[in-house]
Amino acid sequence: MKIIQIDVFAKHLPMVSGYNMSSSTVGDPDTTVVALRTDAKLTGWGEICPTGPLPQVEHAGSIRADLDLLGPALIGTDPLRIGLIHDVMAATMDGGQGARSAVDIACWDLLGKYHNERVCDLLGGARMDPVSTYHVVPIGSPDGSAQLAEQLQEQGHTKLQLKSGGRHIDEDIDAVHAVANVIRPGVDLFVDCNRGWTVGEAIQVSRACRDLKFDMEQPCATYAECATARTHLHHPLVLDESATDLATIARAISTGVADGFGMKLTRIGGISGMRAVRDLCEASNTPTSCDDSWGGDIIASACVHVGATLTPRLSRGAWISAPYQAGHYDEEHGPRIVNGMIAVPPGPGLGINIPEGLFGPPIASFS
Ligand code: 0XW
Ligand code: MG
Repeated sequence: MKIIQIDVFAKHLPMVSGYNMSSSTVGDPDTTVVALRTDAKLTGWGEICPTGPLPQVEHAGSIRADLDLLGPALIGTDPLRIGLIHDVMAATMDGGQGARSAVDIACWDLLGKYHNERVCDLLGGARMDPVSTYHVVPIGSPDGSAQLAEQLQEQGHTKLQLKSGGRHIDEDIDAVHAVANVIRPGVDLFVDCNRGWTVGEAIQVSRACRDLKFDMEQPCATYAECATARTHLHHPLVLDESATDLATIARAISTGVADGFGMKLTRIGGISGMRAVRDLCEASNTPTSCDDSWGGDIIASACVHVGATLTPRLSRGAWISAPYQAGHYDEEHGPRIVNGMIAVPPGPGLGINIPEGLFGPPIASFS
């Protein structure tokens, strides 16, 4: 099989409800979609959608610039030989992890379509279907956060992530107590600060909440700060933004810095990279989620397919942004949360059908 054309699309994803975190409030994210057109008349779809330029290094403009470099280099290559695709991309540019990840996802979509297999089955088969997920409780008042937490548990959610940071830690501490007090038996709570606290603040929050059960996710800005904080915490520490590559992840596990991970496929190399993290976490008995920053049915399906293959007891859930945005690319099979779980799309590859013309004219094409 050969890639004969690559189309790049841009699409704003209108929000239907609010979403914030310590670094920024999310507003109409701008997604980038990659279509790999082949001589077998199959198209592979990939996607990457940062929430904006603050919560991570890459943003829509940098991703599209990276694809301008990668696109021409990939024409004529075989997308089924995913290792070689990564070699070509690595020989083209040193950076561009997000764009490379989107291409990787599109290659896995093609691999599944070619073999008439779902991506999760190419990865060893689903251990869960439907797949567990977690729902975010945005930064808000203690009472409002507790009310939302109760509603979400009524809807069947068994994993909640309370956003925190960006305000005085006394407000965070009050919100954590209020939400923790309504968490039911069997429901997991994560407190995710998205790098918003200093080491001292993280320690103070942990001490003030020492009798409450939750994972503390990415409390501080850097790996080093999280490592320092970890030695004083009363809570398991989950790395997200600082888990930037497999070597760092392995070090965080072997040195006891990370008790778990909040992983984003497009930070780590797409489905190929998340597969490696999955296997490392399984071998080291380390929980991980299987997420991305934001995006539509393409990236959501990729997260759910890999998430389905996680060992259930080590799964922190596969997160998707569907609850916060209007509509699906594939209204029938686009991933959605029902009773706190997400069904794996049934078709080959990512299992979703993208109507031609859905994204309008491409913003770039290579052939
Ligand atoms: C909940 N997420 C996976 C989606 C948002 O991009 C933030 C992120 C996180 O856990 O940091
Ligand atoms: Mg996180």
